[in-house]
Amino acid sequence: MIRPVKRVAAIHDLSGFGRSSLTAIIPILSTMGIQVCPVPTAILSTHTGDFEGYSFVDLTDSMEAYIEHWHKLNIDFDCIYSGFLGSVRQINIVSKFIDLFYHDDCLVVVDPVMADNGKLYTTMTEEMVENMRKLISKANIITPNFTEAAYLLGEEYNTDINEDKIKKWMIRLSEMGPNTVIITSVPDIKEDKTTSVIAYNKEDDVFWKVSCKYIPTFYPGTGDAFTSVLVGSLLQGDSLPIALDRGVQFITACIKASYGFKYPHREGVLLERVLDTLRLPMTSSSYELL
Ligand code: PXL
Repeated sequence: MIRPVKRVAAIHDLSGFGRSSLTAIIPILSTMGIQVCPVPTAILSTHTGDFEGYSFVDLTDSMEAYIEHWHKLNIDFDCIYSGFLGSVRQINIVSKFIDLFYHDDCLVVVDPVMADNGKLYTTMTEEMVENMRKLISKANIITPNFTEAAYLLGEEYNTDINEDKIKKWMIRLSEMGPNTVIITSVPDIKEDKTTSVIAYNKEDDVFWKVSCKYIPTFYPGTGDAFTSVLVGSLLQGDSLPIALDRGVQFITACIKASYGFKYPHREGVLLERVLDTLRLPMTSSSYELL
């Protein structure tokens, strides 16, 4: 049966305040006409970036029965998309989920959410990084930010980077399993005050780059929003460079919609003001071959 709407299993936490993980992923993919089936990994009162004293309910114990029910129902997915995970056991459950539900037309996207700006998130451990390295071997696409790429490779975080070095990193990451490696928030590689998203497709041996002017600001949750637009765009049938471009354009629009207000960054970007743009056709693009 051809489904009228594509379906994604989204394995992420639900953080009630701060527009990250499921509270960003569900509205973005729904706006793009994709059905989101969440597998909640944990419930937090807020995300862990720049909030203290948040409540955290780990849902690991309920995940296996939840997944088993879906398996019995024979639900199949066009995409499995995982993000923030709360423990080593959870990483292993996601790995099992992929084994159970994978089929030839299923896109497996692992966003190895672990760190940013050179630092691991407070709930992450070295053992989880080690297990994340195993999980990415099962993905078709991974979307680490620059810090996470360094952690996955066991490299030092250093923003002094050049084209040759980032290309070598991407090839090494693809050798760990995924066919497509996308690194976000890559610092300036040409001294032109840009920040870039760079992608490497192993099968075609091609690098793509989408740059945007560096905006000196940081909002949590933009990684989740970027990967969600990328997933939605690929499921709509776009090419990889167009999907990258749409992701970057959306995040840029979100940041611009938020930056002009005196708005606490930890509350995330003003998604609600920009969501509608996801329904518009692409009228310009700026991707390039690297
Ligand atoms: O946006 C990534 C993310 C997801 N989930 C939780 C987080 C973060 C980043 O801080 O804390 C709980």
